[in-house]
Amino acid sequence: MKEKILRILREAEDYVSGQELCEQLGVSRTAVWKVIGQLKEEGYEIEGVKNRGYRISFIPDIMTEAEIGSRLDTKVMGRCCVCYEETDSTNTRAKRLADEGKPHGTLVCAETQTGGKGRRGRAWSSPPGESVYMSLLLRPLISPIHTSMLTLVMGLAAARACNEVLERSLVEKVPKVMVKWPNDLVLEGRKLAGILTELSAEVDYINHIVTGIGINVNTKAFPKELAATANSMYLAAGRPFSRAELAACCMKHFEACYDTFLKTEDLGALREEYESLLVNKGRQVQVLEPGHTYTGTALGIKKTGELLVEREDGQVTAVYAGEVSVRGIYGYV
Ligand code: BT5
Repeated sequence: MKEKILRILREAEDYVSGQELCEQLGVSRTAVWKVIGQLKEEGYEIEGVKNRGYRISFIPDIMTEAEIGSRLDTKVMGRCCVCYEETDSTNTRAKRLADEGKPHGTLVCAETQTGGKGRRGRAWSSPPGESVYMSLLLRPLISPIHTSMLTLVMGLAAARACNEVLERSLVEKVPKVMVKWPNDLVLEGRKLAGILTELSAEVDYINHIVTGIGINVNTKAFPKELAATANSMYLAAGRPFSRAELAACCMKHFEACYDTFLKTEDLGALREEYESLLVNKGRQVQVLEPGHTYTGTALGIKKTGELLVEREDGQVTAVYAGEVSVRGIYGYV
């Protein structure tokens, strides 16, 4: 009910009478009044005026089930949502929740992570209250070998969402958010987001997949070791953004991209858009495979998700999106 009240008040242009809220929600006035009280405690400013009703005048930037839920317009993705003030890693949490039986599409968010993870044991900087740290639990009936494509599906969906939110803000001169194969989003040549997809499977059967993303939203300053390579939406646009709005927008685009992916279990129908946002396309890249490094020009992706790299001798290699990193010859991009 909380999320419904939030949605009604946020979308209303004027005061909404208590009577109207009761009728729309089918609950008593006392019940509405109680929820309004809870919302105020969470930091919302809601004016209550006799004979006119309620009007919301301030929405705090918080990642709660109600705030995210009030902005969701999906059928499945994020419909079950679990939010934590603090957790070790939303990916680890999502895996635990999977074992407890949480459904396909469950979204797990946190205000901060004490053990945010990147790939291969690397850490993800996750200070409280400024960014999005979220993981999506999926239980797809696809072959385990197709899992790594979901990182690219999430990358495309999140890039769409960041660009939509940036465009909506009407800030001029912010360049587009791009994807850096296989698991980064890039803004102004620096890392805006990272994706970590983890699989629990038998040889031919997926128990579940968790795809987690960290997006730097309202970060004003990064730790010294990241300052040169990381970026945030705030630093690029000079204004803060609602993290819940961005998370809900990611869910909308993920649901659409995921449905498209499932039809063929490949990226055939998403490839063109993915390549239009691919920051490495046409550039010299260095492919860092465990124990082996080479350079070439990134041409695009295969519909099965591999990056096509043309080596200096003209030979084209399909790089599998497993444990590989790709860098520009002269730096991160
Ligand atoms: C990634 O790994 O980029 C995947 C990051 C996934 C994080 C999300 S947050 C929600 C969910 N829960 C988790 O525990 N994880 C996921 P990788 O490609 O290995 O990049 C890691 C590297 O990025 C680090 O070694 C740093 O150099 C850099 N880095 C760390 N934190 C960063 C940040 N906030 N912004 C930009 N770069 C960062």
